[in-house]
Amino acid sequence: MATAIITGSGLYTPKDIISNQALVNSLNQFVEQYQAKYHTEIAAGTMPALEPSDPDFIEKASGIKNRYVIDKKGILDPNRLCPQIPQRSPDEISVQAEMALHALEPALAEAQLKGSDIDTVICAASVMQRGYPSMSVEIQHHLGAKGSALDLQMACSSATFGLQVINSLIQSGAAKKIVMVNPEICSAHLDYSNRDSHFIFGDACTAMVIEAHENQSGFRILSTQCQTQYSNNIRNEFGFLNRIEAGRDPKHPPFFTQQGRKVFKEVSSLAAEHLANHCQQHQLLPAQLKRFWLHQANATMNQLILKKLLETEPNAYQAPLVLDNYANTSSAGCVIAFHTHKTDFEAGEKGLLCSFGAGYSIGSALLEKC
Ligand code: CO8
Repeated sequence: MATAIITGSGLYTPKDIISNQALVNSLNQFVEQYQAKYHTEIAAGTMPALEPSDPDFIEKASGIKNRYVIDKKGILDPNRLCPQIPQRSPDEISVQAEMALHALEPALAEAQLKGSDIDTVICAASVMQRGYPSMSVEIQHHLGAKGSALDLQMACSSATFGLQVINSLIQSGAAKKIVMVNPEICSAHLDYSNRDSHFIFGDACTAMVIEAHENQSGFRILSTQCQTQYSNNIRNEFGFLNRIEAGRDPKHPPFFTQQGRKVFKEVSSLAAEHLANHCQQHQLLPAQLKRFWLHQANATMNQLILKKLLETEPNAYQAPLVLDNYANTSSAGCVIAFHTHKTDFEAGEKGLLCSFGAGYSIGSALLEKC
């Protein structure tokens, strides 16, 4: 049976960055204008009152300080509170495919491969830009890759669930050189007038090259584990049926919503249990692993999960945080942590890549440096 080895990784970071303070300034300005305009309706209870946000709350509650986005100007404009991108014609490359190609460049360079060497392209992300043609097929085309392509969606766990598919494709001999990309444009689905969620997400794209090759250096995938458990606590109603749903205002597309407290509590326990089981499957103690590249949603959540697992306070070396700068980039988060914290591994050292989020979905991949 062939072994899957991650031989390259890459990251594309949009150039626009927004600090908590800048984000809060624009929301608070919007709230002030809104309260002044609708004070009669708010007093009569026919329109909701909006609350101002606070940069100290954001950092304390989540650990987030900044986020990268595809368009800062639109988000920070209090009269818009939404990113804006120019419309592109079908002859131009789409935004998600463009992000993917940027992220693939360093990943392919590290693997010392060209696009034409690739036989399978997987685009794994929370949301795809359109129904069809599939994003992965467009990326395959621009890459000059052969074989086939596949889109895969499992919210925050799209990358780890993607790795499980890739591991099986390589082990079965169905593919030999695969690329996976995770172009996440989370800012498009956020209600920037809602203080409960306006700070949570950022945009980024990650990429990985995975090869069937015994003697290649990189990170060997020892095993993958995925689990799902239905929950409405993280939800996004956006979809192709919106325009035909009676009572839905087409001018107001649905946004991301969540019961943050419930998610925190329920997912922390599920993720700790999942990671413990994955270690146990290999007769490994969690402390024997060099690193946990965890999903990047909440700093305290990650600390809690690892404290349960390691039975001691984890340090930044064991579980690196990237959410302070990137915020939650959905499926790209744990791959950013991996990409930016992998060079100090010696042959034989092991680490666990793990995501957890909407679905609920939890996925992990046990990796060994080779
Ligand atoms: N400023 C000031 N006060 C605030 C703010 C703010 N911005 N926001 C909330 N408050 C207030 C609340 O109103 C509340 O006030 P009160 O006590 O008077 O009711 C108080 O602060 C406490 O609010 P919360 O209970 O909501 O605060 P928490 O301590 O729970 O922190 C978090 C909120 C940070 C959201 C936290 O609950 C959290 O991180 N939970 C985990 C969330 C998580 O992991 N979610 C994963 C979702 S992502 C995912 O699965 C991918 C989906 C795909 C994404 C696609 C693109 C969108």
